[in-house]
Amino acid sequence: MRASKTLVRAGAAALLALAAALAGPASASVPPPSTGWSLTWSDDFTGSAGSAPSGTDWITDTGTSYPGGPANWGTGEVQTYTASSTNLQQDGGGNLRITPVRDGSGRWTSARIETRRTDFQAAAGGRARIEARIQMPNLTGAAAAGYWPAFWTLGADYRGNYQNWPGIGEFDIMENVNGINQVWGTLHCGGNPGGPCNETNGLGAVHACPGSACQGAFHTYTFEWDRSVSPETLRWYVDGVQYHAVNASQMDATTWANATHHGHFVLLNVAMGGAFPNGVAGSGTPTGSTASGVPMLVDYVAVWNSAGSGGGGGGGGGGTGAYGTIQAESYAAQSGTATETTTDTGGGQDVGWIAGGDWLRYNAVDFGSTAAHQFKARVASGAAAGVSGLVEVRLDSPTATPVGSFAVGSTGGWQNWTTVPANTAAITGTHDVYLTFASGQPADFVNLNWFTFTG
Ligand SMILES: [Ca+2]
Repeated sequence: MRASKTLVRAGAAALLALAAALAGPASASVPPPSTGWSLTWSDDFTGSAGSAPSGTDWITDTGTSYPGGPANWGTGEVQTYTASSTNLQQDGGGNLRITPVRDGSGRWTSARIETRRTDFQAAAGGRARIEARIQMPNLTGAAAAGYWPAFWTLGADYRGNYQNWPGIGEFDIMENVNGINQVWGTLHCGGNPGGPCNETNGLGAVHACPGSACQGAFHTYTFEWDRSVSPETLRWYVDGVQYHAVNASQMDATTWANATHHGHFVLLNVAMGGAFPNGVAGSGTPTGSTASGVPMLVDYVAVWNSAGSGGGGGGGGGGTGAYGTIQAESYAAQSGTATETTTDTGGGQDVGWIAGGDWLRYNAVDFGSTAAHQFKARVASGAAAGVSGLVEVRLDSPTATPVGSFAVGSTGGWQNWTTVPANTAAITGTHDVYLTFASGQPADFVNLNWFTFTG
């Protein structure tokens, strides 16, 4: 029987509406934390159309390698990463777009960004969840050959070293090649080649996207890092469906700890060509049939933590002693700053990107009954000549009168550390300590590694 054109159209419209309902909205907000969880960091990509992602949150990688790192980003991928809005921009509708483009000479450009923060982690006994809502480049078949979108993490120590992969750990939360309707989730660890993670393959699994193809709709890709169970376990989900897990009993304790017992940073990119798409295709990619200019859309990226501080929220437990070393990055709350790996004695993290108006809060710092009269802070500054500011200590409110402060300008570099003392009013008892920052110029003027109080 022959259906009328009208009925066919009505049926198609209903199917499209159903597909849209299954795919969900084109842009969603970061979901609220589950019970017992709190948001550690997120980016909803709500910037104006054509704008770059936030430079406070993200580093934009450019070129074909890290400085001194392996060529072609270590994977054989062929594109050059740029910071151009052609390759990297927010769309004004709540999404980030990463778009590979081929020029008239056949050369590919694309984009890759990574979080400045390198401290996303599950604390001992705690859990972390790293999630993004993504629509993969909407291509299949020959037109998709060589497309390699990815949402993933690397261990903090990779940044600045670039030779210690895969021992520092890599969590591939979403990878896809050649427009196939599958998500790949993988742990990389240990030595290369071989080792407990069977490098260079890693310990991975694949799963088709539920309901609609990975390329045709947004899906939620979630990695759960669980140190509250024994053995500690990593889990991978698409749209809430778990499809992969790796646990600590699958390898020796040292390899596991080296890959998972520290902070990671998050990356988003679309590569073109390289070992993974070539291996799946069984031949070189991209090809002359590959389509140019089809973006990966990222609606949001979020990191949550549960039970155990993790992330940058480490100071929240209370009972911090005023006379011990208080790590700057252990703040319970902050405004305007970001953490980074420090090369100061002792390593770890510092808090940077501090400008006037920014602040850090440390909950329930215990000064005891004998008064503190001095404050010492470990600071570094690569500020330009003429740029300086004040590091101030306030108690229990970011707008209380400062109980002490000191001025700081350039120390000769953002990792050129010096310890600066300042007198304070007599402080006893337990207080939420705020470090507040003031400056006559808008530029960042100081990095902070740690601080302490003395009598
Ligand atoms: Ca968004």
